[in-house]
Formats: sequence, structure tokens, C-alpha cells
Amino acid sequence: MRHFKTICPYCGTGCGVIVTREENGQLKIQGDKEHPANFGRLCSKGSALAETLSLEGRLLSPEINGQTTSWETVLDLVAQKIQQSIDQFGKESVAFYVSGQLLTEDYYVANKLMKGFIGTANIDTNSRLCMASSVAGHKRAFGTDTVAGCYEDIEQTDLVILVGSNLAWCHPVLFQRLNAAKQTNPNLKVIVIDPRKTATCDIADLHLPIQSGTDTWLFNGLLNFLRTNDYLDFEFIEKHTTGFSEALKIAKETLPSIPQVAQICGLQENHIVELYRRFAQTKKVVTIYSQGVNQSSIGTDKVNSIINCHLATGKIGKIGATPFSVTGQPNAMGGREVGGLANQLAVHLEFTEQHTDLVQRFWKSPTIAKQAGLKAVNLFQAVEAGKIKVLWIMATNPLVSLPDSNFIKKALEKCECVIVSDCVKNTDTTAYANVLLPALAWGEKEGTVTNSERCISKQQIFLEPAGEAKSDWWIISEIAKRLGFGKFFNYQTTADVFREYAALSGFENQGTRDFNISELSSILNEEYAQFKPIQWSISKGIGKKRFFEDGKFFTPDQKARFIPITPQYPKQFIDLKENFILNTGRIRDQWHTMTRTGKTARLLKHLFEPFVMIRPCDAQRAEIPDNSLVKIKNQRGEIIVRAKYSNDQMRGTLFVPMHWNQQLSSHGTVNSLIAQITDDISGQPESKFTPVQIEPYKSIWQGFILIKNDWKIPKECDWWVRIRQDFGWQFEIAGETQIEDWDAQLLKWFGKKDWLIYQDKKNGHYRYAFLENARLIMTLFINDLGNTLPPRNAIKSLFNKENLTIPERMTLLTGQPSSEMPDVGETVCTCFNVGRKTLQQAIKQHHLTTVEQIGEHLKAGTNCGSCLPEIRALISS
Ligand SMILES: Nc1nc2c(c(=O)[nH]1)N[C@H]1C(S)=C(S)[C@@H](COP(=O)(O)OP(=O)(O)OC[C@H]3O[C@@H](n4cnc5c(=O)[nH]c(N)nc54)[C@H](O)[C@@H]3O)O[C@H]1N2
Ligand SMILES: Nc1nc2c(c(=O)[nH]1)N[C@H]1C(S)=C(S)[C@@H](COP(=O)(O)OP(=O)(O)OC[C@H]3O[C@@H](n4cnc5c(=O)[nH]c(N)nc54)[C@H](O)[C@@H]3O)O[C@H]1N2
Ligand code: SF4
Ligand SMILES: [Mo]
Repeated sequence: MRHFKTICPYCGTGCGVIVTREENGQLKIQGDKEHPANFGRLCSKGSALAETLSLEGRLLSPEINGQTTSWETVLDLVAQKIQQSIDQFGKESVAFYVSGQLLTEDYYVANKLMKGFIGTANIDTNSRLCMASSVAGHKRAFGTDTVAGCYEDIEQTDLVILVGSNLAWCHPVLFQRLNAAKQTNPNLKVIVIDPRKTATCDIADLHLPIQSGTDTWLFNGLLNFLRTNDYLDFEFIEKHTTGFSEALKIAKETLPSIPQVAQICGLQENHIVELYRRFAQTKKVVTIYSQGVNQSSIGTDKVNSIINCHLATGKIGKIGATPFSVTGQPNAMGGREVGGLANQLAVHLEFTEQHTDLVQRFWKSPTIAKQAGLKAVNLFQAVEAGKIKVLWIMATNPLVSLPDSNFIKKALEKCECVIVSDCVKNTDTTAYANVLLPALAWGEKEGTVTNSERCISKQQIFLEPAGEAKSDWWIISEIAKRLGFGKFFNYQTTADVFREYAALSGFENQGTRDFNISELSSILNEEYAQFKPIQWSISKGIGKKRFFEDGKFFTPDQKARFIPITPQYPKQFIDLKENFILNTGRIRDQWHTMTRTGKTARLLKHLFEPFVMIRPCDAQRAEIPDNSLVKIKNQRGEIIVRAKYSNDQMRGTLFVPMHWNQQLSSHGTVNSLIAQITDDISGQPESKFTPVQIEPYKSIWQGFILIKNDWKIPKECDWWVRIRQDFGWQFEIAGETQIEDWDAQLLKWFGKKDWLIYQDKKNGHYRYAFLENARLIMTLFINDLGNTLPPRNAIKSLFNKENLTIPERMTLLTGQPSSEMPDVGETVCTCFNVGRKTLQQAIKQHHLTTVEQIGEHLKAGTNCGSCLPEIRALISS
């Protein structure tokens, strides 16, 4: 057996993982008990990592126009395309679109090549869709993009306010740490501000279901409350800040009273007062915020309206007191350090004359970009307009994740040369690539990442490279060499890149900049190989837990700045009578565009198809039954997804997950509805507030197929979802043309005749099962009269049976579980495969009242703990 210490490649919590290669070659994943982010814990996604590592679907060699080719050929071609474009159309005709899922070393080299050697800042990152508003807000307030606090602050505080963060699903281990702290400290209160009642509300003492987009009113109201009720920290304001009176003046003028705040934010006055009182009267407050704040057309103002309240009460730079923007991607923070955004330079430097000069001298580069480049949305607009001729996309899937997918499609179609570096062969984006470059994936490559609390850790190698895949920094450096910059990109190892980058952070720094890891610039290869997690900045070998403890900020006068906030509605504010507000985000067990988490059946058990959450009264008014298919549309596009009734959803609002792509669903990509509307300051798109209409999707027939082998979806299926299963595949399908003879249709689709068949034409039921040697091979359920289909779970369990009994064969045709085969319901606990119905029955039968008792009876919730909020909700219901 061999053990490898590495880092989870998913969320910004940055959990340490121990991978064990057992003697039989199998890999086992465990949480690293010594890692300061998780101390051994892992969530459902982290626990399932081993299942996502198969080579199935991987991009294994370079390709040019769909033809496999050699590295030599492809590198020469890419370099030639870039050079030609520069010669013919100028350097602005080339662009990179990169990602917070690149490792720091990859990210640094990509930025160095574009900004320092090609000489334009046309390199932006998917962090534009993620952290840009926080970065802009930090810079406005602190002078630098500095996350002040650390994870311990969340445990050592007395009040955690979560604004637009579904921590339970998106930073599950951090959520578990918060929950554990709450158990030991009964004084610790949790308040959630989110238009939806999310799983995070499970541990909340108070949930404020705020009207989408109105957070600035709420926090301006708080600033005003702090003043009126005498809770300001005048000493801190005086000594360490500027701009307070202007910020307060605007807050007062724009909305002085609590009843007005209540009306605009759609909240109860007593809830607002409780939030304000608690913030004011609790010394140690941590305000955690995430995409409900950042992903807004007024996101930067939202950020500063929160920071203003912390500055006004001196709740910053102290144990348990800080605003805390949690990062999303494993290396979202690292990307900010290397200057991944088009408006930044490496090591937290800006496009000022002094800084560009500094970086150019360090890089000894012939040129350097002198001004900010295009931000993601504008960058793709420039591609569509034909201004950018060569676009290199690395480690991101913009066709799914950028707003207005149909526009992005058009842009990539028009672009003369699209280069995509990815680990996966068939993604929505690789479909539009002229050149594919195979990248090493997690476990095959090494390098560092920085998590939400500025802790740098290292991903380690424990697998052989897949096919001919290479690390991203190597690919970029090879291109740099071919462009004539070989001398400056002559790295032999990842450690070489890291040392150079660390040195730059200290170059002419002298304490003037927050980010400094220059002590690591002399790190030996052996030390780098054994890299120990450490928080930046680093001084005398010690990482910095908190910033601003001395009340000094990185502005010229070392004072933090209050920003006057005039509250505004999101840019697409609408009349609710005709439209719904579409909110988008994440689900517990999927990661982004599903290229990795979509590979394992286990992670598809919790929520397996694209859906919309809708309040039952809204749905009934629109004549939408629960679990039926609906069309959501606006002027940009449409999606077709399953309606899920939920009282956790506010009236007039919808929630659709961002994850589904065109490889796994015909109409599940929610970004086809989202507009290219961005925050004026940060350029971050509005992903949480889109006007849409909703109506029933009226197909002629609907059905599902459970099948051992993969199946090429035929043209008769106008709508489909493709779902990985332990036994094979599940397809949810629907068609808009009548199929007269299903027997004939099945013969056409599967070439098979000898089915078990049940038909009830009067009621529109057609059911088929195919067995070989008394084992189930596939089954198909169709309904063409709009009656609902039976649940899928009972049938799925039959695929593993040897000899199907008569009652089991009955199940194949009725869909109803036989008496010897209980219906377990939808999976809640993915680790131990425990369903909703099993849990409900056990709760009733044994009078279980705690999650611990459930754990003893069913094991559910005892491994990763990601399902505990749902189990608690079942107990209380
Ligand atoms: N399971 C899972 N975890 C992930 C990821 C994943 O794909 N899957 N991705 C990672 C990444 S990159 C990121 S950025 C993070 C994101 O983590 P989060 O920001 O926690 O996730 P989201 O679901 O995008 O949005 C958070 C919440 O904002 C709320 N919201 C919407 N509009 C408003 C508003 O106007 N005001 C307020 N106060 N709230 C609002 C939404 O209802 C939603 O519950 O998650 C990371 N973790
Ligand atoms: N509507 C809506 N849209 C959103 C959001 C939302 O909440 N709502 N959230 C936004 C946010 S916060 C984010 S972060 C983005 C995420 O969106 P994306 O970045 O598009 O999502 P991923 O699926 O993580 O894409 C990563 C790609 O890189 C590949 N990859 C993985 N590792 C490597 C590697 O080491 N090298 C290379 N070259 N490739 C690799 C993966 O196979 C995958 O194709 O989505 C944004 N879009
Ligand atoms: S919380 Fe889960 S997804 Fe995030 S780093 Fe930890 S194990 Fe990975
Ligand atoms: Mo993100």
C-alpha cells in the first residue's frame, strides 16, 4: 500500500485528501486528518473522487480538426496560428480564456506569456463569473484584494451571517465545521440571508428570505441602524478609515427606516430588527458571502455594503470578526494571486506605470501589456465580432458556464482558430474546437492551489499520465518557446515555475504589498515535493492567519475606505406579474458542467436530471403539475426541465441548477437564458436574476429507458436526459410526434423483438422489458396520454438480480415494487445509498428524533455528512 497526500480538486474549502493505492491497485480516498482545512472530513463529492478517475471519456492525444496528431505538429501549428494572427492583425487579435481550476504554476505561466511576452492583457478567467465582484469590492475598501479572515474565525465567533451562500452544499466541510462549532458554543448564532430556504438554513437561528437583488438596502439599513442606535466604533473609524460620513449620508438619504427596508427587501420588520440587533450587539461577527452577492449586476456594491458595516464597528482583523468572501474553485484564490483577471498583474499588482515597469523588469520581457484587457463577457463579444482570431480556452467550459450560450456558440463558430486544453474529449466547448490539447488531470499532475483562507497546498501525483496528456504549464511554455521566448520559459519542473513566482511576490515589495511568499523562492525540489500547507503572507516561515490586525490597510494612507452605496435594483428588474425571476446555482453532488462528477452513478442518485424549483401556488396558477416537464424561456432561448414543487422557493421565483450540459441533456443548459449583463465595476455577469416565462411542456409522449449498454439517442426523442447508473444508463425521453406503433418503433431502436410487454392503449401506457437468461437487459416505460410515469427506483434494483421471479417480472411492467422489495424512494445518503422512504419509515417506526439515532439504525449520514441537513429536515417534518 502507498499513501499520497494531496488536495481535493473541487471547492475552495481546499480539503486535504489521502489517496491510498491498495495492493490490488484500487485507490481509496480519505480525508487528511492533518490538513488544516478539513482535519479528516470530506463531503460527498470528495468521497467519490476515486470513481471519477477512469480513463473513459478522457482526451488522450492532441487533435487537429478531429484528427489525432503528434505534440510536435500541434505545438508548431498553435504557435504558427498565434504568430500569424499577431503579424496580420496585431497582438489584440489573440486571447486566452483560462480558469480557477488551473494550478498556480499553470496560471502564472499563461499570464506571463500573454501579458509579458505577447504583450496584451487579453487573458481573462472564469473567475470573472465567480469572484470578480469580491475582488473589486476588496480593492475599493482595502486597496488590495485581501481576504482578511481564516476558517478558525468561523469557529471562534458568536455570530455567522451567511449572505447568498449555500455553504451546506457548496462548502460542505466548512459548513460541518461551523455546525460543530455551534454544537460546542450555544452562543454561536447563525443567520442566513437567501431568497431560497436552502439546506444551509438547517442550522440557522434565523432565515431572511430576501427579495432577490435587494441586499444593498438591507446593509445600508444596518449601517444606519448602527449609527442611530449608537453602536459605531468611533475610535476605529477615526484611526483606520476614511469616507465614513459620506457613506452614512447616502445610506440615510436612500432609505432611513426599517419599515422601508422591510418593504423593499420583502422581509418582516421583526426579522430585520433581529438581524440588526444581533450584528450590533455581538462583538464577534463573521459575514460569509458568496455568489448571491458576487453574481449580480450590482455585485460590487453588495460587497462594499457588507464591508462598510464591518468597518463601522471595527469588526475586522480580529479573532472571530471579519467579512469573509468564500472562494468557489479549488484555485480561485491562486488565480487572483497570479493576476488571472484581465485587469490585474501577477502578485496583486495593477496596471499602473510603476507596477508594469516592476513586472517587466522582473520578467526581463521585451514588452508588457500597459492596460487592462477584455473581461470575459466582452472578450467573447470581441470573438463574435471577429476582432479576436485565435482563442485559447484552458480548463473551463464556457459554452455551458458563460451567459447566453447561443451567443457563445455563434462566437466560437465564427472564430478562425479555437484551441481548447481539457482533460475530457467531448464537452460542449471541445465540440467547437479546431485544436484539442490533452491536459493532465487530478492525480496525474502536481502544483499548488490556494483555498478560501489563503492557505497554499499542493496537489500531488499518484497516477500515470493519461495517454499523451501534458501539464498545462508545459504546453504553454512549449508555445512560448516556439514564439521565440524560450529563454524566459525554460522551466524543467513545476518547482522551477513556483520558485520564480514566489520570487516575484517579494520583488521590490518591502512590505508594501499584501501578497508575499518570497521566502519560498529558494524552496528545494525535495521540499516542494513534500510541500506543507501554509497561509500567505509568509514571514520567517510562518503563515499569516489574519490581515489588518494592526488596523493598517494597503491604501496610500493605510486607511480602509468606506464606499457610499446608492442602492439599485438589478439591471433587469421586472414586473413580476408577467415574469418569473430565474435564480441559478449549485446542487450538492454535482460540480459545475459535470465533466467529472457526471461520470459517477453515485453522485447522480441525489438529483439526477435538470429541474426547476417552483412554489406550488405559482405552479398551479401556471397549470404545471409536480414532476411534469416545463419550458422556461425568454428572448434568448429556452430550456425544458422537470418541475419540482418546493415551499422553500419564494413566490415569483424559480431556481435551476447551472450544471447540465448538452452531452447529458437536450435542453438543460440554463445559461441559454442568461443575458450578457454585468456589474459595471467588476464585469461579473448577473447569474441570479433573469426574467423568464414558464409554461407546461406539451410533448405527445414521455418515457424512460433503463438499459445496460449506452444508447445512441434517436431523432424521435425531442427531449432527453442521459444519466449514468451503476448497472448502465437511464434515459428520460419525450417526443413531439405521435408514434403509432411502439412495437415497430422498438424494433427500429433496438433491433429486438422478444419483449415482455404490457400495453394499455386506452390509458396510454406502453411498457417493455427485455431479459436474457432471466436477467434484465433493458426496460422502457412510455406514456402518451400525459399520465405520470411510475418511480424508477424499484425497477433499477432489478438489474443486479440473477433470476427474476414472477413478482419481480410484474414490477418490470407495473413499476410498482413487489411486497418482497421495498420502495426506498429517492437517494438522500449517497455514501450508504439510503432513500427518502427508508428514512421516513425508520423515523416513524422507531421514533427516531436525532441524526445520531438515524446513523445507528441506517448508517445514513455517518460518512461524509453532506446529507445531514436533509435528514434533519425529514426528522422535523
Ligand atoms: N456542490 C458544489 N459545490 C460547489 C460548486 C459546485 O459546482 N457544486 N462550485 C464551487 C464554486 S466555483 C463556487 S463559486 C461556489 C458557489 O457557492 P454558493 O455561492 O454558495 O452557491 P450558489 O448556489 O451559486 O449561490 C448561493 C446562493 O445565493 C442565493 N441568492 C441568489 N440571489 C440572491 C440575492 O439576491 N441575495 C442573496 N442574499 N442571495 C441570493 C441563491 O439562492 C443560492 O442559494 O461553490 C463551490 N462549491
Ligand atoms: N447560470 C450560472 N452560470 C454560472 C454560475 C452560476 O452560478 N450560474 N457560476 C459560475 C461560476 S462561479 C463558475 S466558477 C463557472 C464554472 O464553469 P466552468 O469553468 O466552465 O466549469 P467546469 O465544469 O469546472 O469546467 C472546467 C473544465 O476544465 C476541465 N479541466 C479540469 N481540470 C483541468 C486541468 O487541469 N487542465 C485543463 N486544461 N482542463 C481541466 C474540465 O474537464 C472541464 O471541462 O461557472 C459560472 N457559470
Ligand atoms: S468540501 Fe468537499 S468538494 Fe470541497 S474541498 Fe472539501 S471534499 Fe472537496
Ligand atoms: Mo465559482
